[in-house]
Amino acid sequence: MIHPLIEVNREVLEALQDNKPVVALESTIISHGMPWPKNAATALAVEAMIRNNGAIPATIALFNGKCHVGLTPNQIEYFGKAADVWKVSLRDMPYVLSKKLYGGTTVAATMRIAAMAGIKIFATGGIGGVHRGAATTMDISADLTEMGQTSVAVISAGVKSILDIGLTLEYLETKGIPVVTIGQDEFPCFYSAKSGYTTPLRLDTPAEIASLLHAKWSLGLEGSVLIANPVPAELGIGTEQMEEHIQPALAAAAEQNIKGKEVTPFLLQYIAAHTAGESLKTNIDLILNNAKAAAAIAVAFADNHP
Ligand code: PSU
Ligand code: MN
Repeated sequence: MIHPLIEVNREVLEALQDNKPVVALESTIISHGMPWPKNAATALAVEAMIRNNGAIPATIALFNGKCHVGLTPNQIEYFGKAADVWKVSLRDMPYVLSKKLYGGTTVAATMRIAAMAGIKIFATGGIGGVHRGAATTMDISADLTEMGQTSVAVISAGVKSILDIGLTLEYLETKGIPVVTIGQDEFPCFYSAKSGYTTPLRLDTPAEIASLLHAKWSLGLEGSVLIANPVPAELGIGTEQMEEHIQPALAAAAEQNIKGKEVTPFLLQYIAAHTAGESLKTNIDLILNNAKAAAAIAVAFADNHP
């Protein structure tokens, strides 16, 4: 019995009932992660990529007082275009639901809703993490605490270097979250397949990843697995080149006294605006790449159910 505040569309519900592969998708990436109209076009292309690779997409968002699992193309467009969409992490969910507002869900909120609907695999671009300077700001994304307790695997392109990657990896270890990189020994940092950090774990195939997920959850080890999918080398942007944009972005955020939930969208928008089309193109390509990997993992996960 799914919670009455969760509305799962028919296609996703039928897929879940038949134990078919389903991939959850977030909506903050649409409302606050990329500019219109590429945000909506990307969200629709991501859904198509998941279908073409044998799974059913379930984009998650809040409206009309419900958590919706599975959106129509028109609804996805609304989240891309409208200015009145909230960025909803866990702490914002009760307010946005009870006020019947529009909410784009972050990784944390999407994971929780996916888990309540029975979805185990979730694809995104990059997760939130421990921000640079967190020792004094205490800015640690609720994505990480949620990953510590909710059993949904997250496929991302690693962790964006706007964050402190080393501290984020430490925090993931503290929370007991396996961090697996697909096909290489180095942990990727979103725009680049290289970060300078060795990945805690490496697996090369969807079947191996599915097997790790079954092993973890069948033991009762609740919580996420972070599956880092490196951006293909020909699409990546070098870490030094990105750092040249991250430094002024961080300085502008400090100058304008940007705090709390505004920090991540501010940095993402600043960097997108100052790298012209290049970072946005890479961003879109790597999300599609993650959607493809997530579909393959969802297929393997449904296939090898012990
Ligand atoms: N990182 C990205 N792109 C994004 C986000 C993070 O590279 O779109 C979004 C995701 O929705 C993530 C959220 O869950 O930002 C994290 O926000 P915060 O740092 O405020 O927890
Ligand atoms: Mn934060």
